[in-house]
Amino acid sequence: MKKTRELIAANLRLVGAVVEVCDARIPVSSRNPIIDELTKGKPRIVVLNKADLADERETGAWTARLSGRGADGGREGCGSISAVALNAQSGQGMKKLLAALGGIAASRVGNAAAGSLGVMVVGVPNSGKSSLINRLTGRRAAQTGDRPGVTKGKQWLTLENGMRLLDTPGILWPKFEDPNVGMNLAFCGSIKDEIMDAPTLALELIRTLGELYPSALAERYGLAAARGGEPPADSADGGGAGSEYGSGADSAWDGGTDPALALMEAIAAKRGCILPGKRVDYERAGRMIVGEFREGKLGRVTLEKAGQGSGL
Ligand SMILES: Nc1nc2c(ncn2[C@@H]2O[C@H](COP(=O)(O)OP(=O)(O)OP(=O)(O)O)[C@@H](O)[C@H]2O)c(=O)[nH]1
Ligand SMILES: [Mg+2]
Repeated sequence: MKKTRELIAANLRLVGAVVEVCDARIPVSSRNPIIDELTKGKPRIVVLNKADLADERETGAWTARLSGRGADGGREGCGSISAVALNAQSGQGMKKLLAALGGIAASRVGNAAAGSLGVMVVGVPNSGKSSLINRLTGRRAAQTGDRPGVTKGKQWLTLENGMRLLDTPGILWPKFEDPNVGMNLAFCGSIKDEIMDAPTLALELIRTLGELYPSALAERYGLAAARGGEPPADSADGGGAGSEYGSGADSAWDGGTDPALALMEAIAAKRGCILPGKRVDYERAGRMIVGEFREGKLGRVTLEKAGQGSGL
């Protein structure tokens, strides 16, 4: 991370704009405070990427809020910011991004040609920086992957119009003041999966979804609605807590009354994540639930709502 910080600082004078690629599902948690510090004074476009996975209404509210048209605008001291919702895979939203970049190019004194603009693309790991660059250049020039830490160093790429784009490795910050931030980044794959075990992550995700999208899991896995974190009503046929699927003597779980755990066990049973001796395979179930969330199979979800007071 120190190396990436230095890379951003050293190359800042070579660019006229910064594109900060965030995850539309977590517009607060995926905005790195270090990037504010490092890129102060540069015109910035905040991209809410992976908009195809996020709640459309929330993304609309967030883009308005981040662009300063909403209730409280962007964060203080950030210079000029505009926000664009994007799907870097399909290209939806790309026209707006190009228009915003064109606007920055045109506003530079005596330098109206979009082509002369240098643009640094920064953001948390796995947010889609390299995918965005590939989409803009129209070729797979930058390496991408469904895990954090794919881009290891800087890479300059040039568009047909001459605009120069700098791809950078994902950057995190040393300490999360709010533990929810770390959790949200882990849900969305911005933190290496080795750092948190899959069952714990899945359990936290089940709790979070239970609050925000109470029917998402029940619908996906064909369970009776588990509102407000209540245990699933069909645990008898779904294999919920207290069912024939015990936690197993070697399991770290103490089982019992946790409704999120009961729901996880019901999901595990539905999907056949069961070990010999009818023990729940928490590892496999946890990986599956988190994986399906990341792929959008649990529905379009935004974990941080624009209407709530937040750390912007
Ligand atoms: N659904 C969806 N997936 C996306 C989108 N943009 C990128 N991805 C996927 O997200 C994953 C990460 O994309 P990358 O472009 O490698 O992300 P990055 O920010 O360059 O990642 P690092 O270099 O590791 O920091 C890949 O699996 C992409 O296919 C998007 O808009 N929607
Ligand atoms: Mg990358």
